[in-house]
Amino acid sequence: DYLDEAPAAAVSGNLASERFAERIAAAQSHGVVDTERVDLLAGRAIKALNDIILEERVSYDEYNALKAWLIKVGEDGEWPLFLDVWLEHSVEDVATSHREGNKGSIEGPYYIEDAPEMSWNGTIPMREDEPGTPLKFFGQVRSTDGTPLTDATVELWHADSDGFYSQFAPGIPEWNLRGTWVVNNDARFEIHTIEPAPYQIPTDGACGQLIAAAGWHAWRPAHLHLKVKAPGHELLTAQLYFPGDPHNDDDIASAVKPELMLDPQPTEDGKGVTVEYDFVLDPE
Ligand code: MBD
Ligand code: FE
Repeated sequence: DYLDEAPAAAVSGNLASERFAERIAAAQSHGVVDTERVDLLAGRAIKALNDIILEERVSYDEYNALKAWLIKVGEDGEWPLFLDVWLEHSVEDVATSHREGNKGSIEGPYYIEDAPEMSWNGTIPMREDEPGTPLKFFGQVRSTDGTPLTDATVELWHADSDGFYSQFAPGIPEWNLRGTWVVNNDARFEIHTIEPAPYQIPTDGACGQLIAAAGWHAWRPAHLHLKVKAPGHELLTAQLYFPGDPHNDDDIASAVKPELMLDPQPTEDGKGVTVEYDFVLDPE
């Protein structure tokens, strides 16, 4: 079974594919086919690829390399990774460009619903010896008119210091570095966690093969993933980043925005960092 034997890419890839299929089945939003839209979008995508083949005079060797690679993407379960790294940022732009509140960012392939709930100032589930710099992350959730949203929740998930996400790599406790904070009656939250490390997407699968073959790099800057929810408001899916990360300017997933940059300050004892960041949600 791929949990024990496969390279890391196929483990995380196949788990991400399974989790995605489960969520889509639960949402039941894919039963309706809009024939005109499929005709337009599939037609344009196929034409764009044909144009490239003709303009760049693609050879049979190149065509067969593509065919083999596409098959491997499926075998490694890396369609979620491929799509979320190279396309989701544009979908996110389209979906949220009308917003007056916080800028969002892509969800990526490693979200799990229903992370454990904790009080407004709780500590994220983590191992006793979890490596990493302690991080206190606090703020308030408001509506665009400034009203504090006292029914809001803040979900946070992030990689450990080796760049692994719980439930997508073996040997990590189920909810490690995943949690849901219920804000207090001033709509404030105070999250205690550790700073995530810069993150490399799996290099030993199909996506890694493409990256190496093209001479690209596999890095994302260190990031926190968030979902902020409040009744009557649009769901905010976001990521937050740390200044000075060498990959803030060349994120492989093109998911960094200036509004998503944190301003962390060292704690008095010099052992941790603390950062304030408020969320503003758009009414539905
Ligand atoms: C990640 O951790 C991630 O956030 C994205 C967008 C893609 C791959 C891995
Ligand atoms: Fe991530």
